Amino acid sequence: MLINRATMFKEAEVTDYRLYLNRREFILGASAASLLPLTAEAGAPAPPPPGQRLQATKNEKLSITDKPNAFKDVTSYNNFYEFGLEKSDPARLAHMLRPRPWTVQVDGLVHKPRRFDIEEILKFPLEERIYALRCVEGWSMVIPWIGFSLSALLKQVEPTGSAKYVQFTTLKDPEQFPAQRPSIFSLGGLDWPYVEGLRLDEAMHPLTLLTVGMYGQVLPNQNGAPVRIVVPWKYGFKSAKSLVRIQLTAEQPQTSWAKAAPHEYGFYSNVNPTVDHPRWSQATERRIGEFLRRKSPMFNGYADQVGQLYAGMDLRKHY
Ligand SMILES: Nc1nc2c(c(=O)[nH]1)N[C@H]1C(S)=C(S)[C@@H](COP(=O)(O)O)O[C@H]1N2
Ligand SMILES: [Mo]
Repeated sequence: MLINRATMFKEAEVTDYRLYLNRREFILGASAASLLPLTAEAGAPAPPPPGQRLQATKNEKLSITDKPNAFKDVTSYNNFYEFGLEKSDPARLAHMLRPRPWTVQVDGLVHKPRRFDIEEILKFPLEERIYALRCVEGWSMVIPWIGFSLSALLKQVEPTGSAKYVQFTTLKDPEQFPAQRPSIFSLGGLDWPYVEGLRLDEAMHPLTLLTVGMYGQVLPNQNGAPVRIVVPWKYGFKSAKSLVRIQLTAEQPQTSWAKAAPHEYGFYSNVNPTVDHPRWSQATERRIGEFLRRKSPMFNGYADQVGQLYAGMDLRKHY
């Protein structure tokens, strides 16, 4: 992912940022460090505490049968640019995010706008669904998510006839997300908050999962606690984390990556092995934990379920 690094930032800025984080972590971590078990390696992040368990009914019909990745892989190899650029930054800094208390504002072109407390969201009937997350960078992971179809939440606010799109907004708070600090504002070319969007029919599709957990427990912070979206037939960056707002709109909303690099990332971003990213092929992917690359299936394997949504559209143009 990411914009061509060399053009986006000078090395000095990156170094400053690393120093800043290290300093900050040193200060924040100093008291906790003395409590670490003696077996913990110096500098290695402590394993995350076991999260609150969630009851969920397995949805076999909407699950793939691939073997899930190890919890450790899914929680230590993340893209979450609010914490930094490296795959290890989210796990290292995730403790800075406070997922409680939390509310999600659902508004825009709806008859009954309202703010949902996270505890209310957790009361929807929860399902476990195994989906593969396919990152646009060319890797994938299989994750047993917990959540429910976003459509169930959207129905409660009653979208008006003029609602055509849904915009998702991630929390903006530089206190909790260190890479949102103004001094490194242009980090990776993204500006904050992270925004994503779907067409309303995509958002209402049963596969689109409002996600509150994984592996039988609440979402770890680095995976987008306390609530995120997961859109399994699209590249991973559409699946915005740590949502604070879901807004129904008439116009196609802005999305962070399309804003930062419009020639590389489009609004639709459906997994499509026949349309390459301008800087690399999308024909294959590496399943994390495997050695050989696999062929990437159209729509990440969901062509039968979602192909109709794009009937008649040129997906080369609407990438
Ligand atoms: N707010 C926010 N959401 C985000 C991202 C991000 O940087 N910020 N990264 C995206 C990308 S590129 C991917 S591949 C997935 C990774 O999800 P995971 O860490 O749970 O595997 O989150 C997506 N959601
Ligand atoms: Mo990604």
